[in-house]
Amino acid sequence: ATNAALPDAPVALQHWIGGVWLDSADGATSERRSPAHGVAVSVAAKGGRPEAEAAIAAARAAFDAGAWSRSSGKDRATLLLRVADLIDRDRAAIARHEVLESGKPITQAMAEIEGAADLWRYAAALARTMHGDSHNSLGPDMLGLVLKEPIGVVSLICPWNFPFLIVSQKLPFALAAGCTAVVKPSELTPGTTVMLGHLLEESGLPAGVCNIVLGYGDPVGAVLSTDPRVDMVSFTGSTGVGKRIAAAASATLKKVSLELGGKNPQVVFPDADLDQAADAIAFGVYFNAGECCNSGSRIIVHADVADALVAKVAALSRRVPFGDPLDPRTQVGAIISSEHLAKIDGYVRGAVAAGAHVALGGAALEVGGLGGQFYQPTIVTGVTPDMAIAREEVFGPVLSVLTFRTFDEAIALANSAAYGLSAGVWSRDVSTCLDFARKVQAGTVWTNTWMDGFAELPFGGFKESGQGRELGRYGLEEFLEVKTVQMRIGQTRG
Ligand code: TXE
Repeated sequence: ATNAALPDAPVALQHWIGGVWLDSADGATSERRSPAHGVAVSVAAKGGRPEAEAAIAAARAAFDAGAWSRSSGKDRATLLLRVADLIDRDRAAIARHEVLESGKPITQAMAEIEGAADLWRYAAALARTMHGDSHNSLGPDMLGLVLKEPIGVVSLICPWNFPFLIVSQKLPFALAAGCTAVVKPSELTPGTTVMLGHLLEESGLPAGVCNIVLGYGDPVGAVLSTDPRVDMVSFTGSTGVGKRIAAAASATLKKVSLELGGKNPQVVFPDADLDQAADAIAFGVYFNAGECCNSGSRIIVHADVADALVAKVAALSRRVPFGDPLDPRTQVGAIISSEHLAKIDGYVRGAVAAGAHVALGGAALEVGGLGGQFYQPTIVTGVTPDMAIAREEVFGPVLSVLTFRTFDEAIALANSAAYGLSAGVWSRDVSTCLDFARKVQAGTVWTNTWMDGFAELPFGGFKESGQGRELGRYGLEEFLEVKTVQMRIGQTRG
């Protein structure tokens, strides 16, 4: 029945450069089909070097002109709040398009858009409270000022898994700081970022302060990471591309902020509330079909309770409603692309070949003639640390289960991945939780909870999960330069 809600024709998407909506100079476009329904939902201008360079030039000119970069925090906050209200106004349409391009369930898309609006409001608050320091104990005739200034032109390169949320973890913070920006959404999910551009235009943001270039990592992302007029690159995506961006940006020593992958352990001690843990584990691995850097995909459970926990998670997994993401009952939608589906399945096949056991799911799925690609909620038991499924990011609805006997063994297993984004601990003993939180290598440690996020709390990774932080005050600081002003005072009075 929900298929009736599919669009008759794909929506046309353009670049936004210097306040003007444009096709590519060579007329190139790329089509996006709904991963759940197979129908064309958008046809986006496909940018190249000329569009990327024009957008950078516009951002540079806008920054140097100062209408935004030297405006008051009050004025910037007023505009950011207006954008938040416009997002609220259009949230149903934005969420719907997010579903059509990404395949995620409509209720999760709505929550994503509402969460994003909250980030614009939080960034508005930061714009009015940002300040530096003063030092007046340096000696009788010395005064020191530490000023915070916007870093300049920033490139914001975004992925496809939470298109509207992730651009909102970067752009409002950059704008609050007084930066100007060039945004590149993923080639798979450009639509809602373009919708955001229209809202920014409606809000009265001066031309060139935010620019949007549509296209692929090569060439658009590469130009955004190398052009000398860019001062900073903020990227969310795969660790492999993150390393390439950091290398490309090093020629001009741009600041680089990276939110990369994860292989996040959830460690369950024998005294944990197993029902609560099972509930959070099922949510943590199937949310967004597992296409989530915070996916809690690696369960490390005490051997004494492993069977009981897996039975509870399997019971919940069998009941997870998956299918048409436009159906409000659906909780697991489609996989972003057929290539990605093959990659997910390859991890499961590889684990089985290496001796693991599929306790549930483990195959692609046809959903009621929808014509899209889906993967069953899957539990793989008997996983050992050397298997690829235990070390690499699967980015699908696939749970790996490992077991431990001692606390030290649990920590060693948790820390054995090259990643260090987030980790979870389940225990009724607060000292076990705190001991774990202090010893685990992860940017976020959830204790007896999983995946809740707050605008106030910084988010980012240890090790190969990235560098820098988003959200919280740290999310603003990323986009600020520090200037020290030393003044000799009083000597002109003679
Ligand atoms: O990401 P890419 P992909 C992980 C996840 C997934 C894997 C591959 O494991 O399976 O990455 O996904 C742009 N210079 N995550 O291939 O390629 C690209 O156009 C500059 C984790 O889709 O990293 C897009 O805008 N930019 C993750 C963005 O980078 C380049 C979210 C991300 O694409 C570029 C998504 C280049 N050379 C995937 N090449 C998370 N941290 O949540 C590509 N891009």
